[in-house]
Amino acid sequence: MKTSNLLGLGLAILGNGVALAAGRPVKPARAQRAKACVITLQVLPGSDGGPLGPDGKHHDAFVPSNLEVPVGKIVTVRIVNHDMMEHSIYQPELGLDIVARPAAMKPDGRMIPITTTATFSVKARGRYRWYCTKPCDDDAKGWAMAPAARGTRDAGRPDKDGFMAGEIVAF
Ligand SMILES: [Cu+2]
Repeated sequence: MKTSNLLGLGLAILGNGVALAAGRPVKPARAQRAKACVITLQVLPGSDGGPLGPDGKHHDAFVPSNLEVPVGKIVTVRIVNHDMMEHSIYQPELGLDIVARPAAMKPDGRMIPITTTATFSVKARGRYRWYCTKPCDDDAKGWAMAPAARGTRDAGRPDKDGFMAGEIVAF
């Protein structure tokens, strides 16, 4: 399990602190209490359930690949990896480099998905693009990992949203 950096904890854990004014208890004005925010993603290998690409082949993919997270909340992301290889969610602006451990194989040859859990929080609204840094999608010659062309938004980085790239949308 890898836990990414906790970022910008704009989260005041106020507990039961109650200020006293003129002898009467005064509640904190904005006691923001974190509500559990859990997002579950599956990693599917192209050879077994991965989505179909525009090239007519199945590819390794995070499903879904877009995450919506509330600003300032602690988000727990659970990545259930059904692939025998590791994959990652890399987003340097948010300090994220979550490596999803590979699935395991039972002695009888059956695959056991392995779940990696990480927590993070996002300080500012916005759309943060992520991609996988682990060479993958081998069955399709690495299509999902191919770097985007120069002069494009994601130049030099994988940009196959819905496969090995996507967006973290903080609202
Ligand atoms: Cu990958």
